Amino acid sequence: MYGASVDEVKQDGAEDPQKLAEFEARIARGEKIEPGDWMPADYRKQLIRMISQHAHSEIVGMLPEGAWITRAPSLKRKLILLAKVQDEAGHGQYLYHAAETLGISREEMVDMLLTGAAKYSNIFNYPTLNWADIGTIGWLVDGAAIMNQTMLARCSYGPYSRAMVRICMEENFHKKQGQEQVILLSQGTPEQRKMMQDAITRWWWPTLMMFGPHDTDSPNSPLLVRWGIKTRSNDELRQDFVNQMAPDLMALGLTLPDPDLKYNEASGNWEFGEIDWDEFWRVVKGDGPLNADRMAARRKAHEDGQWVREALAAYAEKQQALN
Ligand code: BYC
Repeated sequence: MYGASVDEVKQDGAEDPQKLAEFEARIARGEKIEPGDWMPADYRKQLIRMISQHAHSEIVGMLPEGAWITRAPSLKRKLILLAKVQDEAGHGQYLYHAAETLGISREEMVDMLLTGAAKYSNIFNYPTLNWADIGTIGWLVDGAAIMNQTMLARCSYGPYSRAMVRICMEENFHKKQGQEQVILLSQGTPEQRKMMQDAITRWWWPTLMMFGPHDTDSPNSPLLVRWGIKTRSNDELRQDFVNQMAPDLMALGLTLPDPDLKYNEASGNWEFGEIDWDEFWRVVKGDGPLNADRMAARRKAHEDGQWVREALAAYAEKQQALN
C-alpha cells in the first residue's frame, strides 16, 4: 500500500495545516468523518467523484440484467432477477443520498452522468447475450463488487461506509444466486454447458478490469489511501478475486480465457496474464460495445421521469404555501 506525501496533499488542498493534522489524526484513530465535520476540499471532491460514479454504476448496472426479466426461464428465476434489479436501484438511491451529504445535488450528479462528465463501471457496457450471462454477472461481477465494497465498508467517511454495509449484505444474496446458476448450468446439458462456457469466456477479462488500472497507473489512489477511503489497492483486490474465483470456476470444468493463468506454490497466488488496457480505456472513455445504448436508455428514462419530478416539485410548493 502507498499514500500521497504531505507535500502532495498541501499542494493539492492548500489546507490549514493544523486542521489537516487533526483530520488525519481522527482517521488514524479509526474515527468516521461525518457530513458536518471539517474535511479537506480534496477529500470532499474525491468522495463526490467516487460515490456518485458508484451510484451511476448501480443504476446503469440495472440495464444488462433488466433485459432478461421478460426472458427468464421460470417464474422462480424471474422473481429472483426482479428482486436483484430492484436492489440495484436501491443501492443507487443510498449512494446518491450519501453523495448529497457532501453538498452536491442529485440533479448535478445525474447531469454529469448524462453529459458524459462522470464515469460508471466499465462492466456494464458489455451485452448480455444469453441466460448464462445472468448467472455470470451474479457470481463474477457481484463477487468482484463485494470484494471492493467490503473494503469500502471500512472507509473513513461515515455515510459511505454505512451504505456499503447494507449494500454488501444484499450483494451477497446476488452472488449466491449467481453461483447457484453457474453451478447448475455447468453441470447441465451439453448446450447449457456450452452456453455457460461462452458466458465465462466473455465476462472474465472485463470483470478483472472492474478493479481499475494497475496501482502504478491509478492517479486517485494515493489520496484515497492516505485518507482511509481505500484501504486496499486495485491490484491487491484483483489478485484476491482471481485467487478466490479461478479455482472455483475450474473445479466446475470451466476454462478461463487466459493461457498464463497458473498457481504459484511459493506465493500462494494464481498468476494471470496482462489485461488488455487499451480495451479498458476505450470502454471507460465511452467507446465500448454498448456505451451509446446505455446512455440512450438512461437519457430516455430521465426524460420519461420529467413529469414525476414536476409533479413532486408542484406538490412540495403547494405544501409549503399551506404551512
Ligand atoms: N470502470 O485512479 P483510479 C455493481 C476510472 S456496481 C470505469 O484507479 P479510483 C453492480 C476512475 O474512475 C459496483 N472507470 O480510480 C451494479 C478514474 O477516472 P476519474 C461499482 C474506471 O477511483 C449492478 C480512472 O479510471 N463499484 O456492483 O482510485 C448490477 C483512474 O482510475 C474503472 C464501484 O463503483 C472501472 N472499472 O479506483 C450488478 C466501487 N476503474 O474518475 C453489480 C467504487 C477505474 O478520475 N469505486 N476507472 O475520471 C471504486 O472503488 C474505485 O473508484 C475504483 C477505481 C476501484 C473503481
